[in-house]
Amino acid sequence: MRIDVLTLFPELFEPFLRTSLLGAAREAGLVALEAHDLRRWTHDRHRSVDDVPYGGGPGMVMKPEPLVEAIEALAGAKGAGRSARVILMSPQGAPLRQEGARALVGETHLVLVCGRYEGVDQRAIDLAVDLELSIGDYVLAGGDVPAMVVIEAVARLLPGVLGNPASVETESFGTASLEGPQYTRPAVFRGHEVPAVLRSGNHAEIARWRAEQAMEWTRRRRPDLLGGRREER
Ligand code: J9Q
Repeated sequence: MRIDVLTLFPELFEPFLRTSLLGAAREAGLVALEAHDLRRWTHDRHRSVDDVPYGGGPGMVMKPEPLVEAIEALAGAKGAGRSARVILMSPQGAPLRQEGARALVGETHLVLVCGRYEGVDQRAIDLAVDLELSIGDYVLAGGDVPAMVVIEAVARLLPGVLGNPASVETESFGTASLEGPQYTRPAVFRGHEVPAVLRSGNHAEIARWRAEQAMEWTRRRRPDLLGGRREER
């Protein structure tokens, strides 16, 4: 799989793409990841990527020309022949969920577009973007951190990226429920003991206890995952 990122801050991605899981996946040749500076596709002296909004109002809007040129250079023109999926990170996008990450891992080429400012000229979206994704309902300065979230969620599902395939989706949300509490040594820490059942060696009992804890934590903390509504915060 190849993932290209289009951003005003490629330097933000460099340590992220070099470190840990993603660094190893790249070195193993399991994924090609590259961040591209959107200003490379500007033509004016000031390398402008934004302009004032038509109709007035606060903030700036991303100009269509550099954006569409850059996307076409990385992905080709939108339409029948294009095999890349072009994804704009946007608060207006569809919420990213585990099933969405699972769908994306079936693609061969993703281009992740990171907007900044108040938004992106709608014509650029219509002409060059396939899909808009949001990572949640909060205000951010731009789509860079959301793009990193998508990269991590997708890349760890690629065959061979995780050492231990059993953990790929036994983690929370692989099963649409949260995991319960986890413990490691020491058995007693500042007077607090690890639950005896986990030290009992009875694997059937341990599995039953964990399933019970997972259900109870999900019910209390995220009833929405069980089809109910989120508890008041
Ligand atoms: C680009 N807030 O927020 C949540 N998911 C994506 C975003 C976002 C934002 C601002 C700009 C993306």
